[in-house]
Parts: sequence; C-alpha cells; structure tokens
Amino acid sequence: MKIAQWMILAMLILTGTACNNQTEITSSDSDLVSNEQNPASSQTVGFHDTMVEVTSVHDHEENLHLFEMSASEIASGWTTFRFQNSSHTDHFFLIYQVPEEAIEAAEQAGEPLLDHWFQGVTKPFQEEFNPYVRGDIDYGTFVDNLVGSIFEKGPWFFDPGAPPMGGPGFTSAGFTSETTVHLEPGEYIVECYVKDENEIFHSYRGYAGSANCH
Ligand SMILES: [Cu+2]
Repeated sequence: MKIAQWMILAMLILTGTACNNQTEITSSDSDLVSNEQNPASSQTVGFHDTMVEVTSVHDHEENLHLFEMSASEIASGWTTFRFQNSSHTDHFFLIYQVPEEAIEAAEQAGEPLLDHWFQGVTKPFQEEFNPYVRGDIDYGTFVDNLVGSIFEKGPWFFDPGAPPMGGPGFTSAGFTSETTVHLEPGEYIVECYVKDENEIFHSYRGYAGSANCH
C-alpha cells in the first residue's frame, strides 16, 4: 500500500489553476526517434544517450490537453526528458515503469496501454476523489474507496506495482526543464498531477503519454 499512500499524498498536496474545458485523452503517436536519426528532436549531451522532448499543449480551438512526446520508441539507457511547457499553467510529470501484468491486461482488453492505465488508475482516482473534495466523504473513506477501486480495475498498480522513475518538477508556463533517468527496456507512461480550479487532475484531462523503451 506504500505506493498508493504516496501517490495519494502527492496528488492531494498539488494544486494549480488550468483550463476548465472538456476532457480529452490524447497521446502522441509519433514515430521512432533516436539521437542519430532525428537531430532536430534529440541530441547527445555528455553521457545522455537519448533525448525525448515532451511538450505540454493546450489547444483551445480543438479543446485538447495533452503531452506531445517526440518519440514513442526510445532506446534504453540514460534518457533525458526535456519538458517544454507550452500551455498556460504549471505542470510536472512522473514517469512510471508499467508492469508486465498491466501490459498483458491491456492486450487482453484490446486497449492501448495508456488507455488501460487511465481506466485502471487515473479514472478511479478522479472518480473516488470527487466525493471527497465535495465534502461528501472523509479522507479515510476516500482512501478505502480508492484502494478498492484500483484493486478491482488496475490490480497490477499494487501488485507487483509500477515503479516511479522520477521526472521533471514543477515547470511554469513558458519554461523548459530537464531530467535524466536510466531506463531499462519496457513500457513507460508519464502523468501530471497538478489539479485545475475544478479539482480535476491534469492526468484526467489528458496530460499523459506513453513510450516503449527497447
Ligand atoms: Cu499538468
């Protein structure tokens, strides 16, 4: 339960103001990029082998909130995530390694991995958080409801768990930040847990993405 408690705490202390438009879940489907193949979107800096550009975008016309990732396929090893905040509110993101159990469950459900993560973790969190933030239930009830819901919809989040791999901290609108992490081959997702003024987590709005690391 440690990860659940940590995640809950992390989410609850985060507040922010952002757009209040409709929900739209969007992920980038850009092609493979490595530092040799696309110098425009990646580069080698010292021991950094791979550069992934992540850009937060709020498209008012299309009403989209999303993280655009320069690569959906990245090489394992030292990877630098350069986060460019092109929206008008603060963001950060956490990188999670997705457990094999979740990958298999997504395949069985016929869902893209990021959608499966959304159904198993992100959506239950928002739905169980809503009555708590309205004042309808106390914190303990919220946690009990949340744990029960995720155990039902995304049990792999607790067992074996999805290791958090770090990520860039709060980055103001118009600014860029970087973080370098060492990634083993596998599937990874990124999510932002800043909330908007309607108590909606950015991850629920669509500020999330995924990448395969090989
Ligand atoms: Cu955000």
